[in-house]
Parts: sequence; C-alpha cells; structure tokens
Amino acid sequence: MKSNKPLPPGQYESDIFPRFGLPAYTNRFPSETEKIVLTISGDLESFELEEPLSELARVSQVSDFHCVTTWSKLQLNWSGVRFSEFYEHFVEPRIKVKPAYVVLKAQDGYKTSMILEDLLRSDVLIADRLDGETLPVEHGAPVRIIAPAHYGYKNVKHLNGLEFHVEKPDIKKGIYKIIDHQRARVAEEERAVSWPGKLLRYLYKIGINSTIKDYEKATAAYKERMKHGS
Ligand SMILES: Nc1nc2c(c(=O)[nH]1)N[C@H]1C(S)=C(S)[C@@H](COP(=O)(O)O)O[C@H]1N2
Ligand SMILES: [Mo]
Repeated sequence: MKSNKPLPPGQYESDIFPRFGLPAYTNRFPSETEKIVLTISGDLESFELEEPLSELARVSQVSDFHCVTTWSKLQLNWSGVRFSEFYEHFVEPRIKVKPAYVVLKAQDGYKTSMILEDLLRSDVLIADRLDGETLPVEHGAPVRIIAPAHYGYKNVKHLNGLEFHVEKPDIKKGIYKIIDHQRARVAEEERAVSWPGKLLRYLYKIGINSTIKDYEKATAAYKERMKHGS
C-alpha cells in the first residue's frame, strides 16, 4: 500500500530500501562492522571515542529517507543517539570557539560536510540500529548519520570521523563541487549546487536501476568473501 502522505518535491515512494550510493563506492566496504570507533578532530585537540553511544540516551525514530536520485523509502525505524546529545556531551566541553561546519567521514573513504546547525536538529541521529537489529553492512554498519530533512548523501554510512570547523572547510574535489550541496534540504529541493533541482530529477532517475543492480552484485560478492573469511 502506498501512503497518502505527500512526498517532498520530485520524490517517489520506493517499495525497497536498496544499498545505494555513488558508483565509486560500489565496491568499498568498511573494515570494522561491529565496534564503533569515532575520531573527533578539527579545531580542537583530536581524540578518539570507543563505543560512545552507550554513554548516551538511546532514542528511536521513524523517519523517511530521501535519496537525491528521487527514490524515497518511507517510515524507516532507526535507533541510536541524538547528534545534539553527542555534541553536547563529547564535543562542546572541548571547544574554545563554537564550530559552524562538520565534516562527516566514513570507513569507505566517503565524506561530506554539513553545517552544525543542521546536525543539531532533534531528528538527526547517530544510528546503530534499523528495525531493532544492528545495522546491516548495506545500511551503514556499524554506525551512520540519519538526517531525514537532508538528502541521502548527507546520511553518511560507516561513520568513523567527525571534524568540527569554525571556518568552512574545502573538502570537495572534482564532481563533488557541483553535486554536493552544503545543506541539501529535501523540502527545498537542494539536490546540487549550480544545477536546478527540477532538472536533476530527470538526469538522476536514469541511473537508479543500474546503480541498485551494481550495488546488489557488489554486496553479494562482499558477503561471499566474508563467509570464506578473506
Ligand atoms: N560511507 C558512505 N555513506 C554514504 C554513501 C556512500 O557511498 N558511502 N552514499 C550516500 C548516498 S548517495 C545515499 S542515497 C545513502 C544510501 O543509504 P543506503 O545504502 O542505506 O540506502 O547513503 C549515503 N551515505
Ligand atoms: Mo543518494
């Protein structure tokens, strides 16, 4: 059954929740899928946190997930800790000047940045569970960002680092300069910079099915490798 709730502009409801991403990350997997280790750095003295979620209040949230390529999976059941609580507990006590930007880094080499203000919204989680189970590798094991008001590409999987910056960091290279919008708000259809969101709907749609297939194939191969312990 499709829901009657209106979708954000240009999005359609998907029946499946595929493993998804840019072509370059199809065959990249995290090396650590169980233990949560996060490196905190930037404009503060760097430090490392092991299993930090256990020190904070666990919260559950049902939210919709919107990929920039136009598919949306509605009503996903996440659990983890609020990013705002994480920030107040672990980061705020160690900073001198309040940062404005956060670089989110992943074990597969993926990274993007968000403004701190967007991450401090109450619906942003550092999530380690989906549907009551530990996160599967497809969806970001061992831990990921969930920011439902922002396109999927801000919802970094396999999170292993957070950099806090006072000034805007320049992390984008090549294609990312045009496809990664600083805010990427779904409601504003901020799909990318320079290109109108409405036009990108059509361009991005073309690649959805082949990306899903390529990602499925890569995941199956990865699981096969894991089974044989290599
Ligand atoms: N580490 C990492 N995080 C990532 C990506 C990625 O390739 N690597 N892809 C992003 C994109 S474009 C999307 S749509 C979502 C997809 O999440 P899913 O695989 O759980 O559906 O993850 C985002 N986070
Ligand atoms: Mo995406």
